[in-house]
Amino acid sequence: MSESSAKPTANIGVIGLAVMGSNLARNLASREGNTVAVYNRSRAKTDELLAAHPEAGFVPTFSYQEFAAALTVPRTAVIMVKAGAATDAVIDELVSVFEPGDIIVDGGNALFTDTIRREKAVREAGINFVGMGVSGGEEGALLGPSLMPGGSDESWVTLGPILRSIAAVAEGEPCVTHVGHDGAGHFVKMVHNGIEYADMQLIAEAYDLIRRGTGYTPAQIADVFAEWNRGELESYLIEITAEVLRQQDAATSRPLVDVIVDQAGAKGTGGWTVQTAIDLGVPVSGIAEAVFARSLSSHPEQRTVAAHLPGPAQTLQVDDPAAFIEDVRQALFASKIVAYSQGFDEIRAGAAQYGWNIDLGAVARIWRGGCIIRAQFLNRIADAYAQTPDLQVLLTAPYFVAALGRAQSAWRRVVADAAAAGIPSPAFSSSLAYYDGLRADRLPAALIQGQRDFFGAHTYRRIDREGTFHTLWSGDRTEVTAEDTH
Ligand code: NBP
Repeated sequence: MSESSAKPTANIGVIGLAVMGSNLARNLASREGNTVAVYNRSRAKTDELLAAHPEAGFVPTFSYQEFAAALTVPRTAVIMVKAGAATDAVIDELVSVFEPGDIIVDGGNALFTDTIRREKAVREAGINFVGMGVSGGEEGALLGPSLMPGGSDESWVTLGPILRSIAAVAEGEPCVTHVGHDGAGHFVKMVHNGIEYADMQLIAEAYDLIRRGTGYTPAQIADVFAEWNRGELESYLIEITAEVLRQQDAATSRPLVDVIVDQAGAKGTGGWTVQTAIDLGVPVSGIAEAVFARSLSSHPEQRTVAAHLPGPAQTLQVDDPAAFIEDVRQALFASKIVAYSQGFDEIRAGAAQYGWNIDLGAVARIWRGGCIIRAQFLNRIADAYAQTPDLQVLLTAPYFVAALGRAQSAWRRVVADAAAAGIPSPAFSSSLAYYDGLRADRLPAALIQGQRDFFGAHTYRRIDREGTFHTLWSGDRTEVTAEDTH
């Protein structure tokens, strides 16, 4: 600890004053009872923030020693720096000036396995480390984000009231819960982002099908989305889709969506969700298709050489636009249920793997406000887990079974029409394939087991007897138990 004569006055501090950190610091400062110390590696950002927001009453600091000395005990610091090496650098500095019982919160988009590693290392110094998912972008950070903190129960005692005061509020409840220990918060934030990828891809496919099927202009399709936003699809993403489609390009007067290059970027959290799901053996096919659809879009060199590949003209002949649009709406809702079900399945599997006690209903509730996937629909998920906390597959909850039943025919028509017309709809069609795979009485996985046993003696189980079996394929075709063969 450094010596400092100044009396500590701040109950919380923020390190990293780029857009997210400065907005979160302003949000904290605006709440009754908070005094916020701020620090940024380069001085200019601190000076700018202070000059722009004198009303916040920030306590500026210009070294880690000053930062620690400005904080009351237990010292509580929220790190909002670039995820990765910068986070490790800041943690090392803080550990050298903090004391046992203090709290370090990482609000960056860290990979949850990094958070598990950091929590373990910081705990050895007696300091609490909390990996916290923050969703809602810069506006959320300022006005009320959805917050997904992990970390120890001890840190939650101090952090809980502060975080509740700055979080978004949905139906009277703050959008924050203590998700679970160590990396649980960042894990849940990662899956949130994966679901966001799927939701966005599904919306994009719905737009594309409507446009190719009806010939509506983007502004007309904006009206469709605005209408959908008044029903069961009501959500932030549907709402902003209408706004994006309505936007006209000032330079060309064309719809803006038509002058934007059709190559989607990504910052990696969708990919993490898929990689982690693969490690856990969870089929998040809708999220994976969304991630891969962005990858495919971003290879113009491959798309150029493949543009002449044979296939239908990628247009649809729709006789009844209103009926077709309703079919697409149903297909979107059904596919969305699948994507969310897969995401919650991944959280359930992650919790089991890493020993986190995650309340899935609470996760659905904290996503109702502040974050990008905020939606009325999340209430239905919360209800499902309230009714059956250990629900094996979310989409088997009665509300979703009924919704999927209603959407069936439309969903199948849309996927079939898209395939026949050669219009890519990877997330729609993979969601339907997942759904049919789940409900199938028998899967061709049996054949795969036979193939595996043929070429690799990987063995198989039988439907009529206990044990593990291997067939001597090239010999007399006699079936023997695995134990007998090795
Ligand atoms: P950036 O991710 O652009 O990071 C810039 C900040 O990191 C600056 O304050 C910079 O200090 C600091 N920094 C760097 Br770079 N290296 C450092 C180091 N070695 N030591 C100390 N500080 C260092 O900022 P952002 O967009 O505000 O995002 C902050 C975090 O929030 C990120 O982890 C991001 O993934 C996460 N997040 C962002 C969003 C979003 O919508 N943007 C949403 C949710 C979470 P300097 O000024 O001295 O260069």
